[in-house]
Amino acid sequence: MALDQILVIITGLSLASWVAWYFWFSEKKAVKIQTSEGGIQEAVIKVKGGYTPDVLIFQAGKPIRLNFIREENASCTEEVVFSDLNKRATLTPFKTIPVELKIDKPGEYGFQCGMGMIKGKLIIEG
Ligand SMILES: [Cu+2]
Repeated sequence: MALDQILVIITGLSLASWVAWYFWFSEKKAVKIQTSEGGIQEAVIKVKGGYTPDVLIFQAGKPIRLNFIREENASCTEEVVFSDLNKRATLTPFKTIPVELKIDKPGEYGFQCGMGMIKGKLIIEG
């Protein structure tokens, strides 16, 4: 095998492991939401070209309030859709739009913009 072929393979492998590391690492950014004294699990999600945070961890069976604050006018993020939960909301720009949920079944529930271009995820722990 020629040296340049070996170099190509090494470059490819390190690129692949960087991509794997990147996705593994970004998955670690899940935010665990604490329950307030009133028994509600409340989180603020900033909407600007994406959801921040985009992975949130809650406990099953307790009320959840997601306060979406859409800091842009781009029509992409105008709607947020929870397809697994049959719920959607229109996000008025620069206003806090609460979305109330209660999920009894542990699992992962995705949410996304109306066109499905940007996504987030709720992880419900039992
Ligand atoms: Cu969109």
